[in-house]
Amino acid sequence: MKNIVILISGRGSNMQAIVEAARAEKWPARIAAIISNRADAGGLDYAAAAGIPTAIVVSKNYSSRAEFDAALQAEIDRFAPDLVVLAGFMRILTAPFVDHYAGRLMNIHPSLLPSFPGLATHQQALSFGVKVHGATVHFVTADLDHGPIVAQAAVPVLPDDSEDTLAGRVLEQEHIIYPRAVRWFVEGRLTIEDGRVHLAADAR
Ligand code: NHR
Ligand code: GAR
Repeated sequence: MKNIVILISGRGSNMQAIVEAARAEKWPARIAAIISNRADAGGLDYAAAAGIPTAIVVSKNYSSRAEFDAALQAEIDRFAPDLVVLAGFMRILTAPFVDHYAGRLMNIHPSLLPSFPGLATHQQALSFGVKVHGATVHFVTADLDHGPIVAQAAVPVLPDDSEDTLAGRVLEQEHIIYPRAVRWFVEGRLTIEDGRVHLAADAR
């Protein structure tokens, strides 16, 4: 059994997609905890109702990123994670934190990286006029949104799109690729070499 800890800041729909896939597909994994940096994250209610332990480490109560990250790391490590999953987690993490979880920290970013790192990705896509947009699952490194890429999904950008319609189309794909990528990790099929991710063939 692999232990997975999921970090959220808000709604938690990607967290929910992973929890549901783990249960429906009977992964050899346990969602050990859902941890939020905000007390009002909607996803905490879902987690509690699903019987998953929750914890809150309120980022705004810490005076530095280093202190917050140390507190967050201590809380995460209580659950002995094999994998830590960022799912709509909105705080940039310091290098010591990222290094502690090297090779076992994943994120989903709502753009086709390396395009549009950072925030407001759908707005950036619309203002650049790109015709294809999407989402990227990647291992997290200290270099924001630049870690080794595990999976991507593309969607069309349509002439009448607003940020909301585009975000919704991307989110639908996120809910497909993120559980799949986490499953690959649980199955032990992912290796990183020269900054690139290799997916081993399905053993079955
Ligand atoms: N940390 C590191 N070191 N590397 C990455 O690749 C990270 C990371 C932390 C979070 C998710 C990321 C995304 O997918 C992520 C990847 C937050 C911000 C941000 O600017 C940027 C990227 C991501 C998450 N956060 C502001 C900050 O000052 C706060 C914004 C807010 O609270 O709304 O931390 O996009
Ligand atoms: C998702 O679209 C995710 O890719 C994005 O926020 C949304 C969270 O939704 N993440 C980031 O922008 C990270 N900076 P969710 O809480 O419903 O999963």
